[in-house]
Amino acid sequence: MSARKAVVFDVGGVLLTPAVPVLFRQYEESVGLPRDFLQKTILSGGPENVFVQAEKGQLTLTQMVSQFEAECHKSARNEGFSLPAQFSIQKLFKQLSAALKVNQPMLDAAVKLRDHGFATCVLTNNWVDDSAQRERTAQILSTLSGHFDLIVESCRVRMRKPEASIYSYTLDNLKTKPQETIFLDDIGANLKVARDMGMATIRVRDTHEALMELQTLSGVELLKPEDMLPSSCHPDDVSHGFVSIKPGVRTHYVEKGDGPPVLLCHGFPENWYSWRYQIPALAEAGFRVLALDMKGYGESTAPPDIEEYCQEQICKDLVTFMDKMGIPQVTLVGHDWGGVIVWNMARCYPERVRAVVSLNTPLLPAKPDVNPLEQIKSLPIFDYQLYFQEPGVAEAELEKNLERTFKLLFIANRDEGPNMPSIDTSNVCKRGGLLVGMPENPHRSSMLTESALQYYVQQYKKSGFRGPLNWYRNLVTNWKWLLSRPISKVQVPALMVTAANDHVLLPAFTNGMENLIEDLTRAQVEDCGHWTQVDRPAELNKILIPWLKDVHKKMLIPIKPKL
Ligand code: CPU
Repeated sequence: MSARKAVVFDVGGVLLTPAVPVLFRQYEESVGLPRDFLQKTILSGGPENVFVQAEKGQLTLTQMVSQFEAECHKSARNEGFSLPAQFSIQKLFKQLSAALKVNQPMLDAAVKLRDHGFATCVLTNNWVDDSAQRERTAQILSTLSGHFDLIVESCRVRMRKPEASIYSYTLDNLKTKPQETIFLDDIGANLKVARDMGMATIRVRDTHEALMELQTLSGVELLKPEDMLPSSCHPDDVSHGFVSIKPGVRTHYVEKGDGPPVLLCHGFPENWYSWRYQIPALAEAGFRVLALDMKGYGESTAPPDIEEYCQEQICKDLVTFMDKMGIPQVTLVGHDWGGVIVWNMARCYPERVRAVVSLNTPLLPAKPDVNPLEQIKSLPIFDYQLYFQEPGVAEAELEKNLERTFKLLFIANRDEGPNMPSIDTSNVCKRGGLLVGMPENPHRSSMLTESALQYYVQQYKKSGFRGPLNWYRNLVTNWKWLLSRPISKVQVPALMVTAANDHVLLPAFTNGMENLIEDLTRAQVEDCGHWTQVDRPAELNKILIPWLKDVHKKMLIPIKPKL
């Protein structure tokens, strides 16, 4: 067990690549300046040079740039040459801003360390950015801030590395001792002070080597990309909103990011938190993510009446939600019952839908001659849906011991074994309950952390299972409604993601969907059970993000009406 409790990361050259001196060199070469001209000019300004002043928050970036430009001219004159015509420090900083990219393996390691209980921190010598590139800076800082416990920018605290005071300030705020701290930087002078104070230090030159050292010092396995989880979001660290749909009915949602709106609709029996691994990733990919608590769930209202949960009403509520949010069109991503909604929205409100993604849920043709209850009776794996029909029965069983219910339901196929039997969805009526015959004290699945489990338990204490189960009690009403609608091929772009091992929503159910959808893309997540978003989050995000980016690339630039 490692004695280390905190890890402090520098930004330039550590969490961002490439390192700034590398970019300075490239610039010198590109405009034909002597090697290290820029570095020497900075140092000729002495201990209070313009970079130091900016990093201590005494100058803004634009002030520093113009002063440094003047110093470069002076320095060249002293050396007996004049600067090339295209020389511009402003351009250098513009190039710098465009070239800097997040060092993803390093950020992934930081996220993993935090997941393993380490306090994580960014400690950067940075300036107040008032330049034309400040939006890029804001994006980077905003991305980082979501993944670390603490961000220390020198310009805000008016101290800079390698002054010992900024290290003490950081450790105090992290509530950690030097001996418990690992410090990563690419500059030797910054590392020396940390080392002298007693921290373990890593000089970052090569990411892979640095991660090997970090792995040894932390005792956390950092170099296995296959078991890297995308970053999650904590309920307290995201923005929550409420929209009143009608008197006494409100929708709760979580929102993150900026860009085209993407609405996430969960299934049964879940809540917005089922999207925890998609919310940060989609926001970082440039979307405005809105993850709903669907009607009856979590902090949304759960009216008692069955009719409140028919698809016609749920779709109308969704349109009201969009109207009140001022969102003309959305891309919908739905899983399970959320998938039913996205197909119905694409069919019945195509104007309001930019594109749809369904996870696991097939689009089925409307069959006027087949009553859905009869259809379910002919499919043994859907027997639980018959058990769900009688109000109060499944509620009593599923609400009896919420922790047991969620432990038994939320399991991944890879966990299945004698200690973790999977629920049999057939013969439920005969067994007299969905959970009958299952262990009283089941194990918790590897895909569900204790705190995630407790969040579901706590969220279901408010309204229980009545609202969620009412979704199943409108099968005939939904069928009649759909048959009353004009039926055409779905015209909005659609992505159908199947989960290879979902025992309820079988991939085979999606056969023939090509005949119902003009523009259908397919993907399958292998080794994945019913709970796709949390079972294989990295694989799912890899499917969702490129497709969503592609669909939105084709989006027309809105024509501004002339006033
Ligand atoms: C089965 C039994 C109890 C709890 C959870 C599950 N989803 C997993 C599947 C739950 C579900 O029934 N979805 C419906 C959505 C509409 C089409 C049919 C399946």
